Parts: sequence; structure tokens; C-alpha cells
Amino acid sequence: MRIVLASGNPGKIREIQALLAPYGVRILPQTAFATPEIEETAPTFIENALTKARNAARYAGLPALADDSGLEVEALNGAPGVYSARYAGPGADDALNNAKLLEALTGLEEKDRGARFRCVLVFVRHPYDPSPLIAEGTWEGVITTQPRGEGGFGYDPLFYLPELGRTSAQLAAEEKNRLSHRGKALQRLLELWGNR
Ligand code: ITT
Repeated sequence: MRIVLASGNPGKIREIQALLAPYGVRILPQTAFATPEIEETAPTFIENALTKARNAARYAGLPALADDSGLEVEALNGAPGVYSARYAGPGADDALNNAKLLEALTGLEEKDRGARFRCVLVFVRHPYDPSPLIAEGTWEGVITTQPRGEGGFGYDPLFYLPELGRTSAQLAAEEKNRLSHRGKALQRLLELWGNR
């Protein structure tokens, strides 16, 4: 099966390609079809993922998979949430977003620094698919006070897993994929594919 991946985020693309490699699914990036990025204006992960998936399917003429994801911090009432990619402003990079998050949590003890990654995957067979497949996964952790680790992307250097004693940026790629919000969402999507 050939699928277009509706993402411009190299970290996501790498993880999803690795997760789907054993299943004979060939993932093509939407850039291969000169797909313009579409604005993510909706307040929910599902709506944004659906918009991205339909947009990519339209340009590629292929089934499309989109990932909308983010970090929900308890002390910030779920922020940055759907705004995770641009938490520090339009065009913000990972370093600026991470610095803003550390600043926002200044002075809070570990017990008050709980957070959760959330990933929503949406699969459409074509741009007007009336019954998209939707799969979700979450991952619980704690926001550290200093970045640690070189792996992953985004907020990974700040996402500490107390049971492992490491941040998600300190995990091997396979280990992160086995445990992560994205890995869990992909497992559910594979179940939905199997049932279709
Ligand atoms: P696309 O829409 O092109 O896929 P994006 O980065 O704009 O890329 P999102 O709007 O879904 O995607 O934002 C997701 C953000 O949430 C991402 O930029 C990271 O800051 C954060 N994030 C999501 N999953 C993550 C992960 O596994 N590790 C670290 N940060 C993650």
C-alpha cells in the first residue's frame, strides 16, 4: 500500500516511517507532491488532523495519513495542547518552545509538573472519504527543569519518564516508538485497518 504522509515535521515522518516499515506500507512525504501546508486553525487535534489528511490526499491522489499531536501540561490547564508547535509564537522552533515551557513552570515541584503527550492519527482513503479512521494515543510524564538527551524532537528533552529515569530524548528510537503516544495511536490504527 502507498500512503502520503500529511506532515512537514521531519521528527514525525521518521517515527511514522519506522513504525509502519514492518507492515509493507510505503510512506511518501507530502512534499513529494508539492502539497502546500494548510493552516491548522481548529481547536481540536481531530479536526486539524482531518484537515491535513484531506489536503494531502487531494494533492497526492493517494490515501493519506495525518498526525496532529501536542503536549498537555496539567499546571497550564492543558496548554500548549493543539498550539504545541507554535507555543512561543508563529515560526517558533523547538528550542524557543522548550524555553517558554520551562519559564512557565518556574518554581513548581516535580509533583506539580505532570504532562501528557497526545497524538491523533487520521487516515482517509481519498479527499472526500466520509468515514475516516481515527486513532488516538497518550503518554504520561513529567516536565524536567533542564533539557536532557539528543534524540526525538520537539519537547522530548523536557519530557521525563520517572519509571525509566530518562527523558524521551534519551530513549533509543525503537524504545520511544514502543512507548509513545504516536506508537500507541499507530497500533490502534493498525487494528482499525485490520477490521476494515
Ligand atoms: P505537521 O502539522 O506538518 O505534521 P507540526 O509540528 O506543525 O507538523 P503539530 O501541529 O501536530 O505538527 O504539532 C505537534 C507539536 O507537538 C510538535 O511540533 C512538537 O512540538 C510537539 N510534539 C508532538 N509529538 C511529539 C513528540 O513525540 N515528541 C516531542 N514533541 C512532540
